[in-house]
Amino acid sequence: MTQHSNNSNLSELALSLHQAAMMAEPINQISSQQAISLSDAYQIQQNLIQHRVDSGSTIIGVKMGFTSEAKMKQMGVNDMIIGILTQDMWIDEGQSIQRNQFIHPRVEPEICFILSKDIDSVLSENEVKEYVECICPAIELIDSRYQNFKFSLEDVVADNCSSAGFCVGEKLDPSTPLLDLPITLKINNEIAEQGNSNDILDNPWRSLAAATRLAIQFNIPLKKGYYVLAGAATSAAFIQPDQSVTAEVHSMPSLGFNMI
Ligand code: OOG
Ligand code: MG
Repeated sequence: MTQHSNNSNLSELALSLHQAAMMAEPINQISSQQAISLSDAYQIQQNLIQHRVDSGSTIIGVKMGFTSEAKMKQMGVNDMIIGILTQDMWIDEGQSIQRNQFIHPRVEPEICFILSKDIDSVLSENEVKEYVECICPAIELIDSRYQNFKFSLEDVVADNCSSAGFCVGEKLDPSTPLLDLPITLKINNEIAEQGNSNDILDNPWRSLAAATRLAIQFNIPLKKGYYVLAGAATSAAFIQPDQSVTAEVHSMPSLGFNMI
């Protein structure tokens, strides 16, 4: 019998995803057991984040997902998504992080915007430039809480878009050009993935504009000081203990961290 979603069911799903993340134990995809709508999925995401906030963390940004062909193809989905970044996901540059906190971690190179003002309306790719304090190269660490890193669009939204960690490099002027920048992800100093900033919706600023649209649609605040990850330009690469990851976004200073 198909189970239908109601509020208590959505809270249970959020709790099991939260526990999966905290214990680094994968769970079955929600979609293998019941159909949930996209708005249910964002409701689960909100409940999930509330668990992190209740445990003392704070919201420090958002991340866009599936803004590049490479990512959509790799994961078999075809729509943009938005997730929430909390303080406990922060990774310092050069930090060594423990593999056993994660299920099947992957890393991907990103571009990050830091907001200079709150945003509470849908903005165009030109308008949004007035709301950015700086631009930084970044690396996202994603870790699906589902078995085999497999999910539907609703599953991955409910799982806060696989958000697990992020590392932000040097803060650069918001006028830093963002078009046509070669992007490389290295594992142990060897090239793992290569892409171009134009792979992010043809122009990474479009991702920030899309973030304003999704944030309004799903009731996600965008506040001054928030980090906004624009989405990976390349596929994500698995990272194992004793490996280092480095991202190079053209002439921006490179950044990286280690897995132990
Ligand atoms: C979902 C997260 C997608 C991106 O940059 O496109 C994402 C996943 O791939 O597990 O972070
Ligand atoms: Mg990402």
